[in-house]
Amino acid sequence: MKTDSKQSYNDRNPLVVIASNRGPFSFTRDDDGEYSVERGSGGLVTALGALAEQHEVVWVACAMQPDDRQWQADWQAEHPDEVAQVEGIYLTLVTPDQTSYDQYYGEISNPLLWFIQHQMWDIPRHPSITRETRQAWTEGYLEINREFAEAIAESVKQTLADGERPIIVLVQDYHLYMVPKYLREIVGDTIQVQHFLHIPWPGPDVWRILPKDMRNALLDSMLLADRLGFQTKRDAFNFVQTCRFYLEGAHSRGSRDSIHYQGRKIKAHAYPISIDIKKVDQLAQEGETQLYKSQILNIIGDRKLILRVDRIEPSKNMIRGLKAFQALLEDHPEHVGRVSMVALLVPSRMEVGEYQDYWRDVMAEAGFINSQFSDGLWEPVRILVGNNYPRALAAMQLYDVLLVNPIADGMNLVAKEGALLNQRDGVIILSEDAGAYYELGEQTLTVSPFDVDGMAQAMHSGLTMSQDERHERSAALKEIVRSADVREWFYAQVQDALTASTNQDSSDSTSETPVTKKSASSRTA
Ligand code: GDG
Repeated sequence: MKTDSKQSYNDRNPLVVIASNRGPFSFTRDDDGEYSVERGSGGLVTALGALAEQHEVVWVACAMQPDDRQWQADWQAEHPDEVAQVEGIYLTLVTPDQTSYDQYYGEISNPLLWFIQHQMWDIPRHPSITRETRQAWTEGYLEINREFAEAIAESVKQTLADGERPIIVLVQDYHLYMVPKYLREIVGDTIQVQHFLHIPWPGPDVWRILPKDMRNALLDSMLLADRLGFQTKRDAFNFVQTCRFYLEGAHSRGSRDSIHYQGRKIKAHAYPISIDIKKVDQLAQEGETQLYKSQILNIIGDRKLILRVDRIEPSKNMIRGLKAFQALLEDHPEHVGRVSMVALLVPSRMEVGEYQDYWRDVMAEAGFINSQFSDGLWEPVRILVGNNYPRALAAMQLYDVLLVNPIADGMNLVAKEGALLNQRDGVIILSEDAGAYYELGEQTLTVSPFDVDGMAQAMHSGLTMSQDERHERSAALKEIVRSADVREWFYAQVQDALTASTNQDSSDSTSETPVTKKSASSRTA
């Protein structure tokens, strides 16, 4: 694998910096000290690939495993003043010590912030903010966010040929709330900072769980960005309300999507994320995917298929989904033996106690339904566990009903992939608490994630809907998804930042001057 040093720079504008916990590449070192690189497959990585064709891109991420750390150390030892270039992208890995990383990731980001933002607490018992939590906050979360800011500033310095180009820093997600603050301390107002939240932003009430000092630190830092990006308008509105509620001196002046604070106006904008249409289409056609299609057809035979595809994650609401399926079979015996529920589940965070408990309960519920209804030939629920994206894409082509019922979800890309790929005019049952609801909701059967009975009824409606209606809905969903590729999501953000950086008096400007120009992004949720 070749990693190039800084090459001749041209005057392509702007310099775009992505900062995210997980990076686009992972490294493996062989016995001779040579590195091979593997590119991640997520939408963000793909979208970035497209972005990198047009702009110079620097990606700053955390080293995830020892070989990543070693790669960064080796590079730095040989090229102390240069940023490595991997497959056309400048890459810097932050290499915190393991204890800090565990505190930042395993004590603050995931158990605390993720749980708050997905409202997953069993409130009488959890969470408890302890001495250890505060220690993890200071020594882990703040520390690593500071390291990120330093790495961003350093990478920009090393990558930038001159000081004339706009610099846009796109900070990703809840791991990095404190980056805007630390970055401003180093570079001041010379760069555009946008922070995008992939996960939901709940209303003010939920944030009372976080102690005031932590809460205000997060909000203060986020408001040092020039713009906050959310999946939906609802998240943006909730953010504005949260700032108004908790921060002295924060006002919305009647706006639902901007906040005035300490002499600046900060925009909270919806940039609904999407999928890489071309790539998903292409993967769905590949031989491996077609083989899995046959495998799934073997499982379901001539029965109808209710499908779900999720990480094993309590916020995805699998247990209520199973209970709804059970209610369907009890209330509508005509479906017994004629429909199978297949759940494709990807292991995730299985080292966390709550996730293990949840998983045990999912399996128990599925076992109970199978023992109640199985007739020896037909097993009502099939749970297939594993990291197998081609199999997921195969199954999405075959569902009659796709169940997407999260308790809370920033967007939910399965709903979009399913809509794109399905070949049976399948119906999507969609939670009103998934971000995707704001784009797809009119053509799906909408449910409350708590309403087991409602979900059972929606399953029945989906299974018995007329062919015409199924076709109409399915065609409309395909069109909605096809109209917005993930590249546009990135471009809209870069465009808005560029507009703001070149028009200091634009609507997105951080100054308090009157609004004279309109934001460049066209799509909202
Ligand atoms: C965050 C937010 C937001 C399915 N099986 C496998 C597999 N998949 C794919 C799906 C889909 C993706 O993984 C999961 O999509 P999510 O939307 O749930 O995304 P997350 O990364 O979990 O989460 C979420 C998203 O960010 C984007 O902003 O939509 O709300 O929580 O594409 O088809 N992928 C792999 N193996 C599988 O077996 N690798």
